[in-house]
Amino acid sequence: MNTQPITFFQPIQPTHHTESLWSVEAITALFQLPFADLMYRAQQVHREHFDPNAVQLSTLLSIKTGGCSEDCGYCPQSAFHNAGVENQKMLDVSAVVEAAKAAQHAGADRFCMGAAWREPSAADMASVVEMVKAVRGLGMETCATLGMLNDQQTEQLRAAGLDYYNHNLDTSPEFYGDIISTRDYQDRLDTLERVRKAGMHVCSGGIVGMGENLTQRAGLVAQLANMNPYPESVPINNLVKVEGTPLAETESLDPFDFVRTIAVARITMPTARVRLSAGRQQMSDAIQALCFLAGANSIFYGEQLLTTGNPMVEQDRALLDKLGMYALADKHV
Ligand code: SAM
Ligand code: DTB
Ligand code: SF4
Repeated sequence: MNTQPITFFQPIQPTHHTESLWSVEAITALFQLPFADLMYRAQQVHREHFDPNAVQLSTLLSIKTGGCSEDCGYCPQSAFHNAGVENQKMLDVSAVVEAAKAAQHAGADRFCMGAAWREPSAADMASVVEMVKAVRGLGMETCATLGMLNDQQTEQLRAAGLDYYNHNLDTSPEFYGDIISTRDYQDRLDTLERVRKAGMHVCSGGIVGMGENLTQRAGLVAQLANMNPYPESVPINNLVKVEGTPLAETESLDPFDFVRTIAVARITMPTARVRLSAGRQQMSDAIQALCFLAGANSIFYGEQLLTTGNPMVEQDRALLDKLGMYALADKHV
């Protein structure tokens, strides 16, 4: 079968750095710009590389839920926390294909399969490979997020035709140890390197609103932007505070600081698709619109993220209509 990434929506080439790297200080200075100046810069960069009215829609499906052996402080699926998530073994390939068809019918162009694993086993990989082939056979872009991978596993996924692998750095190296103790930052970087080496597109971003300070928020963006090439897809999640997780009582981030994070990601990673990710259900339409103005050009689409809620499809369609925006897939039907 053809294992080239599906590129009929928008060709994506990894962007290698030609200029000097971003320092944490320079990124902090971007965050500190007057809001209007930051937004203006972000819009200039955005319009140089993208149609500002187009948005890419990814639909998520949790293919294996809960009981994860990692202790990520934000995550309702960790076996270390009691967030009331019902553990579910891996879904059948047929159930995944049905969900992908429904997502495609609703207008999504990418289907992202997520699993609550530290890393997949050989048996897990055999099923995931079948899922990737089947979803790709529908003509959708495929994405998976399965935890850490070794070289053989990245090759298997690439051979199955996986277009994107999502693996988030989540926060800065300095703050990481406050959030997760069961793996370290270098483990994440190593998996991303393997994904890149195998020839798949890299999807990597993080979570803000976990109690990090401005320097640490800038530190996350610096890590992402200084990858050479930087990720083609950058999800920016606003912490979804789930009762039973250690971060449930964290003070909320000021919404304008969330918008600023999107703008800074746009400026430092001009050709990346910056995804306005978890936390949208808790956001007003006005803040979401500011995120689009700041350079976000992708969202998770569908009523469910992995275990938590996301805006209804009709609500998202109404918002895009109101803003005169369109879904990438709609342009190609
Ligand atoms: N287990 C794999 C891993 O951690 O790489 C894949 C699934 S994991 C749930 C995918 C990502 O979801 C995490 O890296 C994190 O960025 C995001 N995430 C999990 N819980 C979240 C929450 N409560 N709020 C925002 N983002 C969250
Ligand atoms: C990403 O950066 N965010 C998505 C996706 N990649 C896998 C996951 C968000 C999860 C939010 C909490 C939940 O629904 O369990
Ligand atoms: Fe497991 Fe991923 Fe949740 Fe961490 S974020 S506990 S690795 S499912």
